[in-house]
Amino acid sequence: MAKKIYFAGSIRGGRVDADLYHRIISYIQRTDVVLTEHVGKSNLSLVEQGRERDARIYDQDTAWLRESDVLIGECTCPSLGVGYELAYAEAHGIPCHIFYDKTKTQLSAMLTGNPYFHIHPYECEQDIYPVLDEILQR
Ligand code: 6K6
Repeated sequence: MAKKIYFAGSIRGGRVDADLYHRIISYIQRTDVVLTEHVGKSNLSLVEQGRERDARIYDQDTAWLRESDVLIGECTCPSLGVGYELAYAEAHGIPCHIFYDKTKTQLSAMLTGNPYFHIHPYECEQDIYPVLDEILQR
């Protein structure tokens, strides 16, 4: 049965890796459902549109988190929102897999130091996909 995947990636934290998010999401979608496809869209509006709109985003995203089977985060570009989502997923017992390019960044010790998280440092994008296959049990 197709898994429901919560893909987490930086939005207001910076969109430098948006194309990479898009490719990872497309790869997951070959067999599984990505609840957060918008994270990989290139034409996202980053402009704050008030707390009411943000409250709707928060409500929708936390509902998707609760119903997801797995969280997959790409954390090379630091993001407060992704950090929050990881802690929220941990609190709800959702398995979390964190990818980051170790040639570009060091992950926060609050993630690498927490044995709950499955951490996957990589050196090039092609290293990501076999690990995704294992996570998705293909
Ligand atoms: C509309 C269309 C696409 O995006 C929007 C508006 N913004 C957001 N919509 C949905 N989820 C969001 C939005 N902004 C942040 N998030 C969630 O937080 C995503 O699930 C990301 O994984 C994470 C990014 O956090 P920041 O702090 O980098 O914005």
